[in-house]
Amino acid sequence: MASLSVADGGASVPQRRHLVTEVPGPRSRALATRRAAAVAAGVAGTLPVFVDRAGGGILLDVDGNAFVDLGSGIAVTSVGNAAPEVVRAVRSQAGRFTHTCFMVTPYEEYVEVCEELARLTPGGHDKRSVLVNSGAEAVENAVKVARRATGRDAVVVLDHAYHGRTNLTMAMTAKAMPYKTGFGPFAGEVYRVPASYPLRDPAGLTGAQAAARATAMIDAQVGADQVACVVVEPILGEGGFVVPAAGFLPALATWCRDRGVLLVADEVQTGFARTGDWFACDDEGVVPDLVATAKGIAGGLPLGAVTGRAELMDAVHVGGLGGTYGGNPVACAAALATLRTYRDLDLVAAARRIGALVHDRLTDVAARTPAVAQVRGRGAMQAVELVRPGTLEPDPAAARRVAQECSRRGVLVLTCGTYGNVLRLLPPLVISVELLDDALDVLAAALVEDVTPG
Ligand code: PLZ
Repeated sequence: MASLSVADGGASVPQRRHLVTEVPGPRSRALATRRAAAVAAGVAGTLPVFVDRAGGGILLDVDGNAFVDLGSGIAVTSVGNAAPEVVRAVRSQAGRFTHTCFMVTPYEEYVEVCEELARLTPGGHDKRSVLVNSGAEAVENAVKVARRATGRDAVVVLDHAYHGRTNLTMAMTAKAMPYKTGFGPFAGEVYRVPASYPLRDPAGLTGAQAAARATAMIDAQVGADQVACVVVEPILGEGGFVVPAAGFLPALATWCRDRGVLLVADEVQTGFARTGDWFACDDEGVVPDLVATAKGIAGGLPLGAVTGRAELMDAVHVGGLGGTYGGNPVACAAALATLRTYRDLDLVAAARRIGALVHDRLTDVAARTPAVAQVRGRGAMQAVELVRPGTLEPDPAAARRVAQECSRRGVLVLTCGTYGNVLRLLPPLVISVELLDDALDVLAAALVEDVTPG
């Protein structure tokens, strides 16, 4: 089987879409009944099949249905689900020790992950890292460091941003429903400015102009000298896979540097080969002061990090950063194996090949589908935004229907966007060409059948 990468991560699970029951099947439906009686209703679900096994680009459910996974657990299992190296490392580490608390008695794996982060994140400067358990926790800690290092309070975020579900990161997240509604009051000193959203910005607005629009608002409404940091997703993730116009991030970075404002890149979703670079900031050579990471760092084990300029990170007093589980040894072992896998299989190159293939296929479908307003993304982070044909009016119902039809045919596709009208593809980077092609056939058919008039 031809593969986009050197080898398939989860070769033990047959890499083939195959449905044996209706979706969801009887076993999943029985589990859904138990779920409803035990799990809080506030926890959402995309595809109501319960997973039994997963490998490479396939999710096998408890009824024996095999789905092509175009979500990677929301950009987490980029090295494939149950990637062999990761499984080996987790088994071996769990057999040695599962936890000590790094703040109590340290271990080498934590240090080695921080050494790797210093090498891999943008910029050749001296760096330090702290390890945490999630993306939200990474963003929170980046803000703590930025405030302590600058002595300033204000945090600037972008429209359409997603940064997490904790109190501070809810304040930083743009979308009210479902993330914020009813959960206030939110943390103070968080200010929102316009992002660069080429599809919805005035035609011809350049990246530099979009940055000037944002920074003029900061100057007028916050005051640059009050701002500790500007936090940006280099490509907006949950907000709709919005790629800013070229020049937006570099202009923002320059504005920050000239005013002693720290630039924090939230690379939680874009990081670790996903966009066809190690980090999305690399595309335009932007070097943030602090980088928040999680998701793709550890092949599915919970781990996050803040990596930044040594003098900023070390501005925090001893004991000011930490947590019981941050940098858990099993998660660190998984991260080291995951990072080895990115290198061994050259998954940065794989992400570029996947991106080209997906973009071509979606562009071809878009030409026949007036409801597709735009195909966009970078590397293996691609999306289509759906609207009512001939307008820019978002069509979230169409996105939901297409995603549902794909699930019914054995392909897991996620939606996103402030308006819920974006279908996003985040395939594992080890997916084979055949499997990806097959899944794109299903998606193309669902799109054309659903949203093409007549
Ligand atoms: N920053 C850019 O994408 C997580 C959220 C899913 P955690 N995105 C998926 C959901 O509905 O909860 C994310 C992100 C960016 C931060 C986060 C938060 O990461 O690991 O979910 O806390």
